[in-house]
Amino acid sequence: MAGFPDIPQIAYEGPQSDNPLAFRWYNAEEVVEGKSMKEHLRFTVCYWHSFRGTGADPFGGPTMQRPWDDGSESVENACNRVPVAFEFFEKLGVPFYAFHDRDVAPEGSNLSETNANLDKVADVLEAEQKRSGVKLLWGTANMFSHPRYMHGAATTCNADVYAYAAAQVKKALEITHRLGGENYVFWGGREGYQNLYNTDMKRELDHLGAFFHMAVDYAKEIGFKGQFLIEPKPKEPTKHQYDSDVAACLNFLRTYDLMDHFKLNIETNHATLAGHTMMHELDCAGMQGALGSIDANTGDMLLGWDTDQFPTDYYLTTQTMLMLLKYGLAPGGVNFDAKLRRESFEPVDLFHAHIGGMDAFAKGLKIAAAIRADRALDGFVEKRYSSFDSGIGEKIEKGTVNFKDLEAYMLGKGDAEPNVSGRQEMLENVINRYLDMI
Ligand code: XUL
Ligand code: CO
Repeated sequence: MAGFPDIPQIAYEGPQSDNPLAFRWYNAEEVVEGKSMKEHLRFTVCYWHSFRGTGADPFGGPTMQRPWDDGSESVENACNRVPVAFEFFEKLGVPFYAFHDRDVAPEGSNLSETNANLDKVADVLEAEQKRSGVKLLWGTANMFSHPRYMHGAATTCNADVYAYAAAQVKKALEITHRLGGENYVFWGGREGYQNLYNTDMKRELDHLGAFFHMAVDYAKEIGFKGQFLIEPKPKEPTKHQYDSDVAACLNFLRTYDLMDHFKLNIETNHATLAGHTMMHELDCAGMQGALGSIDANTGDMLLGWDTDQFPTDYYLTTQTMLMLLKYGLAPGGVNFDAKLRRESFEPVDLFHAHIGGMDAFAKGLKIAAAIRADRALDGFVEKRYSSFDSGIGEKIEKGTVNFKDLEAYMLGKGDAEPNVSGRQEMLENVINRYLDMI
């Protein structure tokens, strides 16, 4: 069954277009900083929100109309859904998709039946990938929905559940490898705690470290060369998630000697929930060589939970692209881990949402590239720190002075004078000028 019979291939029509089913900014082959937009942005549709999202929220049931889906948890329904998803990816012109094992194939009555279900759907995914050329950015395992994971997966208090989780990741890695996945993601799911009265945090973290080492070892064994990624998130579903933000993740990776094997998949609204900007999280990871990929969405400043909305804010996409151009993105991508509002229940809304997100990122890319071409921020930042380029500053950076030398220097000088204004307001105006220009 065709999923979107009335919807044409989405084309680039330019900023003046008023066609809601056309791109105004995303022009796949347009070259920016020596690379096409398609190569820079590596847009990815996520299977879970777009093809399994029902519109249910904590206050009400499903709303989405999906005529191709019979609503059952059968393998047949799962297989029928795949060509519709690929029709969507192709009409939108995205090069990648991403999935959790349980989004694409239903859980069976035991582990072997569950694995067999996944194999069957993977056959269809593989055939559709070959036919369409759409590739898998990353795979992951859903270790949070099933009741067995109530206490967590790799941080559970139940050793059998830990073993089940290991078996599930083993299988998800095999499927990701088989489908040519370029990355493999771990989002913590229920890896965290609700209450420290019942929790041995050290023991749980040791178990999590060991789990990741087993994943790395198994990837080597089967020849999976994709990048491992951890996705930070501070809360939801647990009160404290162990992978709470970039800094916590990197500290964990260093503690357990995993830095060589992992980078981070950074999600916008997770950054917000952690009390950071996306730009902060990207810079933090990028400066430590750990920026792997992004989950692009946004939250709602008036709601304190993970609303996973599509990104349309040019300031956000400009800031994000400034960081992605600075540090690079491949083998990651811009994955729309975002869902339609439950009131946007028609299939065509999937197009409106993704077109808006892709356009916002394409425009952000162009603005960021223009800012970089003029060194409008870099030039200022360099000057701001120029007292470290020579004299005492240079000696500090070279490590050739100690506390006594610095005291002697300052005793000679008497005091430190202000040297440069921060010019925050001027720089905010500069950003607005580039937004006006593009
Ligand atoms: C949850 C979330 C996940 C991960 C993959 O907030 O972002 O969908 O991206 O498990
Ligand atoms: Co995510």
